[in-house]
Amino acid sequence: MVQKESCMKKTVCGYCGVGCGLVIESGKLKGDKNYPVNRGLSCAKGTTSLEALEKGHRLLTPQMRGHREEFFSPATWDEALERIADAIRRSDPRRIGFYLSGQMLSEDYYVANKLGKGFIGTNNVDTNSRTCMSSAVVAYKKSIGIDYVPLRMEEIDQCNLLIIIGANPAEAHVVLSTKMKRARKRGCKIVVIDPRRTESAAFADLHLPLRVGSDIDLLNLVAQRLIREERIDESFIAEHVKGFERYKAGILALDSATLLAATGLSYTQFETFMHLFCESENVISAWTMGLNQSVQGVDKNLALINLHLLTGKINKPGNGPLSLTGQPNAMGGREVGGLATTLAVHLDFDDASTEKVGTFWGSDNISKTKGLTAFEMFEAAERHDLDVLIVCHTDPVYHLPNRHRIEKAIANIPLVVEINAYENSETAAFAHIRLPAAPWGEKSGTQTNLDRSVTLQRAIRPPSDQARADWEIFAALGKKLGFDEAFAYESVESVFDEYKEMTKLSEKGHLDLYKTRYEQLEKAPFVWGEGLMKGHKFMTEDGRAVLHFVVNKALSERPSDDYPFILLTGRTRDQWHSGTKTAAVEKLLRYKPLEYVEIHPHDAEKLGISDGDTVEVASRRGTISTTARITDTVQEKTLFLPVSDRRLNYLTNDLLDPESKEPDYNHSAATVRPIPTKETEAKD
Ligand SMILES: Nc1nc2c(c(=O)[nH]1)N[C@H]1C(S)=C(S)[C@@H](COP(=O)(O)OP(=O)(O)OC[C@H]3O[C@@H](n4cnc5c(=O)[nH]c(N)nc54)[C@H](O)[C@@H]3O)O[C@H]1N2
Ligand SMILES: Nc1nc2c(c(=O)[nH]1)N[C@H]1C(S)=C(S)[C@@H](COP(=O)(O)OP(=O)(O)OC[C@H]3O[C@@H](n4cnc5c(=O)[nH]c(N)nc54)[C@H](O)[C@@H]3O)O[C@H]1N2
Ligand code: SF4
Ligand SMILES: [Mo]
Repeated sequence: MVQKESCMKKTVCGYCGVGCGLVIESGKLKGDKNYPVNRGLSCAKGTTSLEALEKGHRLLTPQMRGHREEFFSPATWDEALERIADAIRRSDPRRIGFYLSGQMLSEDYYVANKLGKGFIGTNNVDTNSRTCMSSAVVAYKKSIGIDYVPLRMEEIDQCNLLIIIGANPAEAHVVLSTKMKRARKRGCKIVVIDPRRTESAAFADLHLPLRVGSDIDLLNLVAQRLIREERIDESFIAEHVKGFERYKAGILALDSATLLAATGLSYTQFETFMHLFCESENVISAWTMGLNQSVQGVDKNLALINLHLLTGKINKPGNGPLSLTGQPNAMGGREVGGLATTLAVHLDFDDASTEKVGTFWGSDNISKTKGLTAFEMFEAAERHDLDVLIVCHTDPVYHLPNRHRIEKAIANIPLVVEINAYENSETAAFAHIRLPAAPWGEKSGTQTNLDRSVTLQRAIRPPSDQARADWEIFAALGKKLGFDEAFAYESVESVFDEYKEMTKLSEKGHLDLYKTRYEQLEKAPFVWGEGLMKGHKFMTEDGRAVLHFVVNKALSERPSDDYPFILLTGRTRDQWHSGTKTAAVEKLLRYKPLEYVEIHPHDAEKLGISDGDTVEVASRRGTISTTARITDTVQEKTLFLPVSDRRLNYLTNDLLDPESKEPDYNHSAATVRPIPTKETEAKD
């Protein structure tokens, strides 16, 4: 029997990657003054988490139906788990998929990954982090040898220049953006590189409104100047970096005027940036979806990391490439092994690793073949090659690109299981079985926030009705499948203890989570791998980082006469993705509406669109109607849709980065047109 959790007055926020400590005072949540990450700071999402728990439409009992056309009926846990186990037993491991989430806690992830890869024998265990951080993961591995953020958030206090590129922390990492503003007051210069004039651009010293998708051109132009003007760190390169000669030859062969023209920036804008870069002793660059979500996402990351390697601005305080992980536990998920391209604890599928992991788990059923990644699982479903899909803590029908295609594919899967704490996801319509999860506030466990800080969420109240923690659900399924011993956990902490023990297997000894325990995490986060690259020892085989020469291949969907706009998508401050939690909280609906499209005034004028008009936004794949917001924060011929509009992926294209398999969400060709009202029709 699983031990009941004790409930706490202190916990950690479950929304974004910052990982703020929260306390309950007089029934209200507040930022925890004693917690080192946020020292009392918080944002509206975090402090309304209890309200979301109360007001969100909770899924409270297991539910089943025979076919998608039927209504769901309540089922017992036993009936539901038996039906899933039966389908798994009758299928082939290669035809079974798990789709997990960077919002699951590490304990949840660990048990799910162990069941999928360790016991069922399928490596088709992937996560929505594929749509989010996978480009950064691949780039870090290629350049510094390991999926490792080589600096801490607090180092922004030590840097002289903070480059925010393809990220909007003012809305997506709110507390971190407050820290950035404080750093600026102390003298740090901030440059925001974003085609939109975002709320982060509003507090920057310089905003570079580059043309969508031209980041590599801009970064290569910076590199070229650094090399030409001998502003690179030659001794650092000689000792710690390889690939320089090839890289240099490539960069110097590029035509600077062409690069600048591609960015759409003026000479003065570029020179101002260049001047700031050259004048700054310590430089941190922070990025997120504007670079990652791209058909060349890995290359964009590399182009940025290259600048740190060229100048030696890495592995010393106040310097380095700081990937701003979005979801609270996207990092933890990768550590556990939640990507289909890794096995567990940063180990791959080579003979030695599968052997080690197999021995640890007591299983001889681990496959050595990489699994299907997120989108590939749906491609398999298109070919009728998937029998069972278990979706946990994420909503693929909402979030994967080219939604009409995803809907068709998922409809081919004979058994779709959705594990969700809330009942109003978009995937629910395609599920046969729905299992109720205990969400944030009703369960405990750890997450690794964006700078390797392992934090502990604590239950504030017991699980509602029949809801169970995600790890308990996967463990119960494991037992149903006959793996009683492997899944006989007594408590969430016993899962953590096993996982901790497993981190000792991590090849490079870097994943040292075994050094911490819950009791310690209650007071402060534990930071794994601290000092790992001290003395500039990178985690590649020979200890040297690698420069990769990349060029902008302009592979994104091209605008055309019919679809002359480029559609950008992104976050708004008070909403969390599909909004199963945040859209239920009154206060969070005030800041920005859930559905709108931003259009530049010149385009709006040409098209006869006024602010507040209902318009149609269309792409080659779909059409939605929404409300026009006329603003010059977007460039001409670009549109912006917030991710809180659940229908947005009917429009997006499904090009993927070939290495990271991350979608090119930000660059779909689209159009916008006024919807004729009855009156205008009558006049015509
Ligand atoms: N409030 C809130 N916060 C969140 C989330 C949420 O749903 N709501 N989600 C979390 C998650 S999972 C994530 S991944 C993070 C995402 O965090 P961010 O990436 O900071 O959030 P986005 O709004 O997607 O911002 C991406 C920015 O990239 C810009 N961009 C688009 N194309 C390009 C380009 O070609 N070049 C450059 N340089 N910029 C470009 C866009 O204009 C946009 O401002 O946010 C996390 N935080
Ligand atoms: N066009 C476009 N599409 C995008 C993006 C974009 O920028 N543009 N961003 C991409 C990125 S970066 C991300 S991270 C994804 C996010 O996409 P999703 O992961 O699909 O978004 P969420 O709405 O956060 O989904 C989380 C789900 O988990 C459920 N849930 C909440 N708590 C629990 C719990 O404790 N247990 C369980 N089992 N379920 C729970 C919620 O009700 C919700 O249905 O979207 C991707 N898609
Ligand atoms: S900044 Fe992120 S972690 Fe902190 S309270 Fe807001 S959503 Fe939560
Ligand atoms: Mo994300």
